[in-house]
Amino acid sequence: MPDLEGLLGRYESLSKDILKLASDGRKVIVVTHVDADGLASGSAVFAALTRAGANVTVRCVPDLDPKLIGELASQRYDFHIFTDLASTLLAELEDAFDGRFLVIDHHQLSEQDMQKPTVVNAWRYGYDGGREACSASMAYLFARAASPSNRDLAPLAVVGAVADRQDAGPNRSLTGLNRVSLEDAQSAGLVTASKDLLFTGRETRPIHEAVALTSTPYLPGLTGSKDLVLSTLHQAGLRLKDGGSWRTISSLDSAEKGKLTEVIAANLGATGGGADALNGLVGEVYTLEFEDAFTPLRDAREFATLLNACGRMGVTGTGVSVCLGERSEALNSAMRTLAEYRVSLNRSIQGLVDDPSRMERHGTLVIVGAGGLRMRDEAMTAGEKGADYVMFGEARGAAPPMALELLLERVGWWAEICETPCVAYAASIEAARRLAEAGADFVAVDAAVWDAASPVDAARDVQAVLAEVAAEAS
Ligand SMILES: [Mn+2]
Repeated sequence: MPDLEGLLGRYESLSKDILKLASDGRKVIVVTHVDADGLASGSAVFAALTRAGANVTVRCVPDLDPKLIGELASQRYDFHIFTDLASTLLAELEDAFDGRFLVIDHHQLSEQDMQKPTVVNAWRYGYDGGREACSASMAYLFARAASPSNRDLAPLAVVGAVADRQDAGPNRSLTGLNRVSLEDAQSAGLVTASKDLLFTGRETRPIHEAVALTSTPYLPGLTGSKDLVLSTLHQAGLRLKDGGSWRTISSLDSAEKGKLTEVIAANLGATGGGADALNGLVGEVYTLEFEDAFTPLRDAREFATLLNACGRMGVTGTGVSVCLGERSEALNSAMRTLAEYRVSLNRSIQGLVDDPSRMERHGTLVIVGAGGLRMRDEAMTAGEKGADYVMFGEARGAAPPMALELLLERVGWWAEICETPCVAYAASIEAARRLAEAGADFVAVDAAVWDAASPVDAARDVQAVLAEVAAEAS
């Protein structure tokens, strides 16, 4: 059962202590994750403390590791607040800061760690931190406890929630603690929730682009086919331009939206499997009412995309500024960053597609793999049952993840006795190197690339490391 009262009570007393530090002129640092939920949550805590007159700094990092903890310790802040950083290093934090820290988070922890006085975790209060409580919601409610005037930060919680893909309720709605934040934002008139068409870029993209860019849900035959969508919509007689400029999904009236849906339905019908996609196109849209129309800040999902680009391109300061309400210069810079991010993503994908040595085409071959294997006999069984590959380790499987040493042992053993290719999950680039050396045929990299400050550079690094190992082996 969710225990909202328990969480708010906890924040009530914690925020008093922290505001006292602020009024005493102590130096406080907020350390947060570089992704959109991280930027939104770090900004909410930062704003709450700044407004209370604190001497506060915010820093955005891809991960919390012992090196960073050592560096922070040497900078001698009086108090440290960590948001959206999976806090498995509580012992290290305790050693470094001796109780002068607070972890506000939604990543699942051990029962024991969650009870610690330095931790406020969504799971402890009965919320599913993966679906119902993003870090920005956790941070927003802390800010609200510090002062009711911080209610204007509620839209940040909505942005963080959709950024972390927690719009997992019926019709892509927010639930649980995120709903609490949303209701605050609604009652303050800052956000409206409406049932509407969920195309990507609904405030900023030409209609045909918005349709072609939409991949959740995947629209068979339409996703990725900008020109085809354009000619289809044009033939259907939908008015796509207003004077000289393209219209957006958000500018369509309800009759036009109905028409658009019909045209899409007809085209999905032709390719089959369209009914589900069509249902997935309608859901809760969150509009930030005080933002200008046709900017990426007006729609919460587009706001999230903008922040993610800032995080991934390493301009986290810009992301924080936008969260804190700076517009003209910060917003322009964020929008430029988003454009650059799209270009660099396209270039990396094109690079893969254009270089035949990097990709094998197998026609319509379907590869079946068996993943999440921990025990030797599970792997043997998967191999015997005809899996095309086995995978050791897992990106988001059972907690705690498989230790690297154990993973290395399994991979080495498999490479020696079995023919079936083996994929190993590498949590870092260094792990990728060691797993390749141990005999993994493939490494799977997820967070090591996507959570890096620059995924493009990280992908390049992984490739270089693997080439090195291959050269050494031959
Ligand atoms: Mn998060």
